[in-house]
Amino acid sequence: MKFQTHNKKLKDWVEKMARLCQPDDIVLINGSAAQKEALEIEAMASGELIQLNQEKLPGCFLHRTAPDDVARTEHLTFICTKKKHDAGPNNNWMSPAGAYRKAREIFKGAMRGRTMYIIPFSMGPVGSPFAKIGVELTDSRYVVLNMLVMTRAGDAVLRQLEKEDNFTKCLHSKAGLDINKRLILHFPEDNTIWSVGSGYGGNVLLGKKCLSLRVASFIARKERWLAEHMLIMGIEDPRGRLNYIAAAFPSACGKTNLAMLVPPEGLKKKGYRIWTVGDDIAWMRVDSDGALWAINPETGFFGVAPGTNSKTNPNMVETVKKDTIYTNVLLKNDGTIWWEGADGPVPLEGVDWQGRPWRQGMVDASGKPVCGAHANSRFTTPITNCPSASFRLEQHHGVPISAIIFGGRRQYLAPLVYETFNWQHGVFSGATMASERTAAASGQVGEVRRDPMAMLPFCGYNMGYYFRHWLDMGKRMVKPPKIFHVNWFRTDKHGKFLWPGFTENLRVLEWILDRCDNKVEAVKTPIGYLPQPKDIDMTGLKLEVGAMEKLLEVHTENWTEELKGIKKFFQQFKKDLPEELWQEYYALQERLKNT
Ligand code: GTP
Ligand code: SPV
Ligand code: MN
Repeated sequence: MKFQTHNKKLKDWVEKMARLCQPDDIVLINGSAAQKEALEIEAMASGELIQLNQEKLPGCFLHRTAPDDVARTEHLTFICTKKKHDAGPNNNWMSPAGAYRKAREIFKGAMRGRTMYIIPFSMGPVGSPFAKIGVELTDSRYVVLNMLVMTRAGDAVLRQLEKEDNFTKCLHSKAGLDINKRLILHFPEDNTIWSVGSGYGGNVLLGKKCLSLRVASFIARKERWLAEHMLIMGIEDPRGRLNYIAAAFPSACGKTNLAMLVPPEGLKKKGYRIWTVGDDIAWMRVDSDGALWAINPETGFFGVAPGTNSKTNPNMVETVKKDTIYTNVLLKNDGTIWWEGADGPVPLEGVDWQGRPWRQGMVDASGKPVCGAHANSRFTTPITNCPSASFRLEQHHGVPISAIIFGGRRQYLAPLVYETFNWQHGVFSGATMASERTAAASGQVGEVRRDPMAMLPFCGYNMGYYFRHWLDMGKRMVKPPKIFHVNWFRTDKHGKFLWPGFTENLRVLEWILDRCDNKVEAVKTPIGYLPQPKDIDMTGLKLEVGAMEKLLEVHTENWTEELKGIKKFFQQFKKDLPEELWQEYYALQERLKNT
């Protein structure tokens, strides 16, 4: 096919990349239902997709990745700025020239025998002041079909591109799916992303982490807005008042679950309603009213499957019943799917995520249970399927944010919730976030690592500058959102979660919103304001005796110990770490001494 566009920059770039990758054919993705269906049929023929039971799961498919290609590979992910310093100590760095050279060798002829798809996509409603356009070239039908769920893709975007010239150039090839020839490269100064050798979501759906966080965070600093790894949700109280919050938790730490929670039985106030705006990414700007407004640039969820069931996340269970692409889950004999922690009984047998026969209770050579689904197996599903989807998804100005919440998995340290003293202290609490590692990226699960604002793997530039940018943003707002910190993952001495989490988290959000409205007193501690136990509505929920007290404890010794880790982390940024954060550090140290 000849590719037609009046945008010369686009045309020249596509031709150049095609000369490099040498596809047999080039196909433009127009966003039509007919084209999507044709691609699904081809993907089934090629083995990229397995059609699931269409009576029980209409429009649903299963995909399996290579066994060594199941999560983001952070050690193969690079920020390629001219100066190494601009990538900062938080990123892997390669020089742009070196990175292009290295990747070009892998891309050379990589699409031979394949079709190159051109996907014009918009992050954010087409034409909105928030929106950014990208064009992804890929040789993977799986990528095309996922991008059609996750982004606004097709003709409308191409038409927009006739009006504006600027777009992120995204090149992806599966090449040989060889982990030794895998590179995820970002060239923020060229507005370019090159990804090769992978077929896993976060590495290849280039509109997601690569554009909407790494490249967008770089652009956002210049244009004075924020690109964040945050969910956005609306909480409508029983009197009909609707407040929006944005929350940053590291990968696989509960954003998706919180974003669509169903209010628990028994709260004193009945009739809360949750409106899901987004589950992973928030783009936020100061609008003309001096408040912070946010959009979710995506149109779908790429969510963690294991643990999703009608108790933990009933809205998601409803969402993934149709039009969903499942990746690396167990295939049952009836053509439906299953994962560890799904509804219903554990199946007797099936085909595991690697395509091998699987039986209930199976163990490996060392006696460890063999999982049917991979721990980072996921589903790709449209946000409009979600029963709690916000009615404001298409609004060009997004939603106003009342509170920002940071959180992570901390077994011992952080209490259930605390409020920071002010914006600067809030930025400190975000900058010093830490969490135990999960399966969302390759590495040692359970190890504690610092993950500021849940952006460690996603900030496309030096995090020292990033903290400065956050501090500056606060000064530009008339009434900045209050900043809170939560931890759903504190455990007792037997390792059992003290807090039931999920639906019950609304009880904590209630306190947060009451604090925003100045409706409730709090206890001042060295780390921030904590709730009095009586101020968290516990009607209808019984915790073990003393559990709430344990959840709200602030251990001076543990926090003093924590300061050491924070200091080490901060020191890496040398002169780039804003002085204000050292001030917060010493102020916290003083407060801890004086208790
Ligand atoms: P990414 O998509 O990787 O960015 O993850 P996420 O932050 O959206 O995490 P998600 O909501 O998918 O949750 C990940 C895991 O945390 C799942 O296994 C959940 O069951 C578990 N989880 C979520 N919320 C809670 C909670 O409140 N308490 C506990 N104990 N576990 C939770
Ligand atoms: C995450 O790891 O934070 C995800 C999944 O949301 S991925 O798209 O793979 O990054
Ligand atoms: Mn994420």
